[in-house]
Amino acid sequence: MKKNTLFTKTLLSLLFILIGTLTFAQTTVFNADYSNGTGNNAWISASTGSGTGGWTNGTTATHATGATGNYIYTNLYTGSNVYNSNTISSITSPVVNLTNYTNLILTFNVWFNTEGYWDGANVEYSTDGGGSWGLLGTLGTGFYTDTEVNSLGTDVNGWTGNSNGWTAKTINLSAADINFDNNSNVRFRIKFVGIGV
Ligand SMILES: [Ca+2]
Repeated sequence: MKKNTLFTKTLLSLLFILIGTLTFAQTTVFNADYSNGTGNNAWISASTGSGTGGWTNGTTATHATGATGNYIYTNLYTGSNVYNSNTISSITSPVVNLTNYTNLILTFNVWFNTEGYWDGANVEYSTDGGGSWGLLGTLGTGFYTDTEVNSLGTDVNGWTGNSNGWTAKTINLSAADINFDNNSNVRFRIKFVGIGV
């Protein structure tokens, strides 16, 4: 039987930035740099399943190239690149107030290294403060790498396999035909699910 340690597995995220247009000027509405645990960085870590799937806020030597600043990474990562199997791990943003903002762009960096097809992650959104959630983005727009990550569900898009470094992701929220503009109650959630071995 294979063990987790046979795989190189890491999942990280970094620099969650929302840029909006207020009247004519472009401005940064929300910036999570994970430099501390307060304000925009007060993301809620949670897990369910057989493992303790929380997240660590900081940096690692392995991931120092290609981006700067702190990031959030799976709490089992110690240089041996292991994450929990049979565990759903998530980090959920604070409420983002987009009142008076339109033309919204979300950008962040992600580094993933998971058991291809079986384990992976995606980003969900809520426009009602966390009451209900939907999948943000699709493979078709270049946001994700696969049309299905088995652990996330049938035909659920996500990131799986190896990104081989930090990769920048950008999505036009206002073009996504979702009620983000002028919404005072937006949240985002990064969900990572590992299954099997
Ligand atoms: Ca697995």
